Amino acid sequence: MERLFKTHYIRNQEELTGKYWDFVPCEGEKTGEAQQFMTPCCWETHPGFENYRGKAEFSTSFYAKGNIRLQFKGVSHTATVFLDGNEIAGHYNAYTPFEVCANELADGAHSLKVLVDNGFGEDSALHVPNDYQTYGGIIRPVYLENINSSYIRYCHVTTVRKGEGWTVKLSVCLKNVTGGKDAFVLKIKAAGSEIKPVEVGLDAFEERVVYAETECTGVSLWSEGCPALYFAECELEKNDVAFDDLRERFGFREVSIKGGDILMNGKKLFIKGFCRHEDHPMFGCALPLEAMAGDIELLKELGANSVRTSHYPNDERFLDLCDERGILVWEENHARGLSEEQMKNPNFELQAEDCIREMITAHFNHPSIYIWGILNECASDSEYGRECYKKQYDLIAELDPTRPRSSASCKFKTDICLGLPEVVSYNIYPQWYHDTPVREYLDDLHEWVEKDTQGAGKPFLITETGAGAIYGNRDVRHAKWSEEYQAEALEKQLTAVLSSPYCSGVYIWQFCDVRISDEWWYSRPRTMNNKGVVDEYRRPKLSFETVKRIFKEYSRNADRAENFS
Ligand code: ADA
Repeated sequence: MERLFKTHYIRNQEELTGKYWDFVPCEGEKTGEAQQFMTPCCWETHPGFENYRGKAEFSTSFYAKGNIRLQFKGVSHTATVFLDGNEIAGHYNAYTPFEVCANELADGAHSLKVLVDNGFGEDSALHVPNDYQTYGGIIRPVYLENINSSYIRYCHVTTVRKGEGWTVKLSVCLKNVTGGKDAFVLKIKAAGSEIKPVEVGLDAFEERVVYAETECTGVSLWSEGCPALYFAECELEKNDVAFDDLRERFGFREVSIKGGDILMNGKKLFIKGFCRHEDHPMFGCALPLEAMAGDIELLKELGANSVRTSHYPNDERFLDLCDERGILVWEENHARGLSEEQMKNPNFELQAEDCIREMITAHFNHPSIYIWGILNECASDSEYGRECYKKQYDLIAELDPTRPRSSASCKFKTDICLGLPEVVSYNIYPQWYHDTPVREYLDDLHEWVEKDTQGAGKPFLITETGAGAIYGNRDVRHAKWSEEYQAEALEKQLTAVLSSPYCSGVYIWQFCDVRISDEWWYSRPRTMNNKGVVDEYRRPKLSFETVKRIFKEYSRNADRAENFS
């Protein structure tokens, strides 16, 4: 299923998923037994493979001729790609896309095989047994594209306010896939305004970014309530004939920090959000568009204005939905709760950096993304950890200086990284993991940040708070794990955070119950993380109405919040 808008009118693009592929497990009792799996999919949703961990092959065939580009939007978690029997690409990390080009294919049928591995071990520094499931499979769409000698890899759009109007800055990445020189004209149009065509010459296999800009006036802004969207269109031409194109969607908006506030187009943001895992019992992490849209409707119904893509980059179609429905997104790289030792895995640095690079390259234009997050609850209390945080923050600043950065910390009064990002964020669980009154705990933490850390004076966000409840477990004692207890804990947590004068908002942990790694069974009934306000089938718990009421109450407060310009 495609993006929510057309990305090409000239380049021929065909989805290779959305149909049955051959699936052959490489391990265990069923080794070598071929099956047919509808793709995209997680193999755990197929009878007999509920707990399968290891390697398996997915294969299909397609017709093509000449130069092609294959785009994999997500393979969980390691992919080795073979075209007509030859290995052509390898990729690690389930949640970021990768691409590979192949040249001069003979006219006819070609075979595509992807060896997929979701095993744990030293080769995998980010996917480790964790409080969510690492599924196996081709979890997001695969596309085949016919390309010419050169093609447009990406086009990044930045909007900068200039007086009454805007400057639109574009970075267009072009790539020559052939062994000879190539020359053509690049034509760009942004929000209807045409930019003077640029003559480009590329050496053999050269990749180059071309910069351009234009001025726009009279445009509508992208905002939470009113998400206006525009297009940037790029075309490559030779002798007045267009041979490649790329269409991207963007919004006019600027994110900035003023003192302790995060602003969008000068208006203070007040976050009422949810952390959300991509997870569903019927689909694993390979949710179809309709299920994603269903989640968005529930979030809207709850009165939420933001989603945190905990703990990895999300499917671009989910981000498209957020762009269209005006939902603010905290998008983060892939990492959850890695200890210093885990961060010392020799693969950690490169895998985490690749993830950041691929996330920002692919998702740069989504106006809904207002902040980049890194390293949820990792070793931000150690010197070694700090070096890793610093490198990752520096990389983000290099790739995208337009958005603030942050990290969800659990290092209560011991975090030494708060001076690095623009926004200070904490995950707190008073009334769940301990019984401290929420406001007392929060004030104490915030006072420490202000008095003893370089995070002083920065916006302060609560990136997680919540409590567990098993769906249907009603209890006169209101004991932990009952729906009553969860509703009451959330009432206390949300009220304390949203009424505090210094918090920029809150993300509830979490939207829906999710499957976790079997290794985590001892701390989680049902081997699920049960802190959703809806269960895994999206059935509302008692807390649903509580959250809805409180979010509504605090919308009124936000409307009264001061506006800056
Ligand atoms: C952490 C973590 C989440 C989840 C949560 C919980 O703060 O970031 O992934 O594990 O706690 O349920 O305890």
